Amino acid sequence: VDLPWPDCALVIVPGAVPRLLVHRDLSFWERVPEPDWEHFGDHFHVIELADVEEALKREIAAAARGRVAFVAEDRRRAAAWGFGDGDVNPAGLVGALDRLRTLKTLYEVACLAEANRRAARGHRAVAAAFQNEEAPSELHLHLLYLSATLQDDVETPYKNIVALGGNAAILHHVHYGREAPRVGRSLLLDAGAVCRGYASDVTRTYADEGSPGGRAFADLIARTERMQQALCARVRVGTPYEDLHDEAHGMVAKILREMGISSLSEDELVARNVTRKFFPHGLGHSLGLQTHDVGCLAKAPRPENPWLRNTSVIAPAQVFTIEPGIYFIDALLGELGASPQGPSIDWKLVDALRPFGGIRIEDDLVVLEPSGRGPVVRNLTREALGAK
Ligand SMILES: [Mn+2]
Repeated sequence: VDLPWPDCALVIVPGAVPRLLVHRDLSFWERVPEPDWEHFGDHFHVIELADVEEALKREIAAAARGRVAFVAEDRRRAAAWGFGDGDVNPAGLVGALDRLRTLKTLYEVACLAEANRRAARGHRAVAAAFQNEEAPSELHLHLLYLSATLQDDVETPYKNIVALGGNAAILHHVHYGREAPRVGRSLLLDAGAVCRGYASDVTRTYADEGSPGGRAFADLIARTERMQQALCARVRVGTPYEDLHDEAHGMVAKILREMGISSLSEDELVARNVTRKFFPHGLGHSLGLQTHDVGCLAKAPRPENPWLRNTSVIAPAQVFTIEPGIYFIDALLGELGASPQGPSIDWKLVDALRPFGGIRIEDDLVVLEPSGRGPVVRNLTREALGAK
């Protein structure tokens, strides 16, 4: 339900049509947007109330003889309504709801596909501006993205990451520069859109090949792009997602070696944690009503993968991102330089690439029912944005 009103309640009793208690805010200071009742109203018994609080008290009193669970963020109010601590967000129920949310219905997939089409308009507009305009600033590209996707800043599923040059090494760069950087003609754009509450999460990286150091960085982008596509093709029902994350480190090692960034073997690059200095974040996460959706992190990742947000076993109807990256992050390169692996690094090459910041390529995938033949995943991002 895409219902942007505060203080509403959904009352679910087994065997009955769910009742949606809503309160229309009559403040003269602001007006909340009217929900799309036509879209979901048929599925609920919608009851408009002047005082949801009083209605809830009656509901709770009526239900008090049975088993009751209260699912919400505000524990203080739950206590005020007489819920015991054990009735508020019970782990068994919330866990089951979270698990349900990892598997998307056809309706949800349609929303996620539309969210990708909306994001694609912004990505195309920003890519064209980066290629054709004279030194566009991050702020300019951010505003262009909002305009092209018809989204206000607060409506995007997450704050756009618009990073030129060295700023692409800041994984969540959201303080947009007003001027273009003088060196490092690269752009990392991580930006999505929303359709009926469902988010897309898309990242692309571009470079000006003609700029100093640009050719090597463009080569690195092309290799990261191929790695990302290879990882998408490795998705299999029944495979733990963390295995894909581990494979990504093997692929990063191959790139570091082939580019001549390190002279160590691929196995050493992974075993001695060199790849983790260049690819410090997780390979991806579940996607849905939340950009980092719930339910796919039921168990903790292994200690060497602290930022991985998906440790589920891949299953049909899951929707998740595949977003490998390679970055030149000063703090992590400093650690690498001080480590026994430091002398294996071609620092001249690293310093030439550093002004470009880093690379991330991110698509949103739906896992399909295995058929023995045909594709295993549907790539919502590539459908919308094109192959490259
Ligand atoms: Mn993401």
